[in-house]
Amino acid sequence: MTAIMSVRQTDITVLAVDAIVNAANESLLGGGGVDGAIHRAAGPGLQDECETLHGCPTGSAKITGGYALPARHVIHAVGPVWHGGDRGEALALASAYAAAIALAQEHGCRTVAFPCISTGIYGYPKAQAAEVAVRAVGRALASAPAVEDVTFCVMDDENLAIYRGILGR
Ligand code: AR6
Repeated sequence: MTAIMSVRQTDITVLAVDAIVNAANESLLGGGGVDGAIHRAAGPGLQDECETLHGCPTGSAKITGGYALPARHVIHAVGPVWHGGDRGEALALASAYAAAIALAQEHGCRTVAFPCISTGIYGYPKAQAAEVAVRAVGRALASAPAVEDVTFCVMDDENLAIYRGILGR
């Protein structure tokens, strides 16, 4: 079966999917942006579980429960900080998306929603990040038959237009 990839403009914390992905940092101990929003909506149990994980290197991901969120799991993926593009940023970003899909597969997640990892505080140019995201997820889905539906969750109009352009929907 071919998984569906689509874009939605909404706050990711309201999505009742099997897993939402967090744009985390290597400490996994919380932060601003979507990370802060997810921790606020999930409640303190999420922070407690994150403290047991001992961080996560850039380009990888770890999974926790969703606590007070409507989502069953949170997959904490760590994207790269943008340094101009010649420090392996694209590979690291692709790897973070692929690692998140692999975890979703391992945990039987049928529906997964991603934020635009690295494009906020970490400064990755939005259009380039979206190209990497869609390509990496598309590839990773080939080895993730459990994952049927991937939502790219955007907050801003610019990302909405970019993803609509790439996905054609
Ligand atoms: N729902 C969906 N998307 C959101 C939400 C939300 N509630 N809030 C923000 N975004 P950012 P990064 C979008 O900065 O660049 C944290 O401190 C936002 O518009 O959250 O990967 C971490 O702990 C942007 O498009 O993540 C790290 O230290 C996208 O989410 C660092 O920031 C990502 O922006 C990670 O930076």
